[in-house]
Amino acid sequence: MLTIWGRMNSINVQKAVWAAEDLGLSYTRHDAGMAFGVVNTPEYRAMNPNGLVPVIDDNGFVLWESNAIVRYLAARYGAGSLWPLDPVIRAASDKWMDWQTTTFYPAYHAAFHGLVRTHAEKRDPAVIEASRAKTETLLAMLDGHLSANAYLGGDSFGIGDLALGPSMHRWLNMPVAREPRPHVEAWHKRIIARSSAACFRDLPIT
Ligand SMILES: N[C@@H](CCC(=O)N[C@@H](CS)C(=O)NCC(=O)O)C(=O)O
Repeated sequence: MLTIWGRMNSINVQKAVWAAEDLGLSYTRHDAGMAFGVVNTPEYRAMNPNGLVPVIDDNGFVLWESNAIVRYLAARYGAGSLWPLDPVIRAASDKWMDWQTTTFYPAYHAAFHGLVRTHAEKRDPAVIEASRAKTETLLAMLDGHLSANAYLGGDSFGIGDLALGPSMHRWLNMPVAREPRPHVEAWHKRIIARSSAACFRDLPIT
């Protein structure tokens, strides 16, 4: 039995839930984090001492860190498909997971936080603009990559798409000035059309 803790407006929770959906797993999800609380209870801290979402419990195996969760679920339940057995094919997609966490998220987060989670009178336009401009630089590079690849890792949907997809869905649906990125937009449409993406694609960006 797979249990997932985390609120669905978190991109990191969306990764874990999307992975479970894409793999066809049955699972139970409990809201946790921000307004839902839960993350400061002793029971939750025993599972994740960081007090962050998501966390999973898969038949007694407790795991935190969204990318580790996606890798674990893919390796355990998607060997040969979502988890390609060829290390080269797998790494081609896997590297985008780290890029999402270490590069893309730090770039766009201030714009998201300022424009979506901060009252207008408290926003810092300079911080938002710096974040927007940095994100556009990254998107130009990504657009080039996707001009020659249907998916991040090449020809097939993979763990990289699963990890970056929720962030890109957020970016493309939040109220920010965006430059046209035809290949990124086509890729986003492609991945969001998967039936498994129904778990987050129509949720408000909050
Ligand atoms: N590196 C961690 C980051 C986890 C994280 O920062 N989660 C945020 C939501 S995206 C969180 O728990 N925020 C506090 C809260 O929701 O109460 C991961 O990828 O799982």
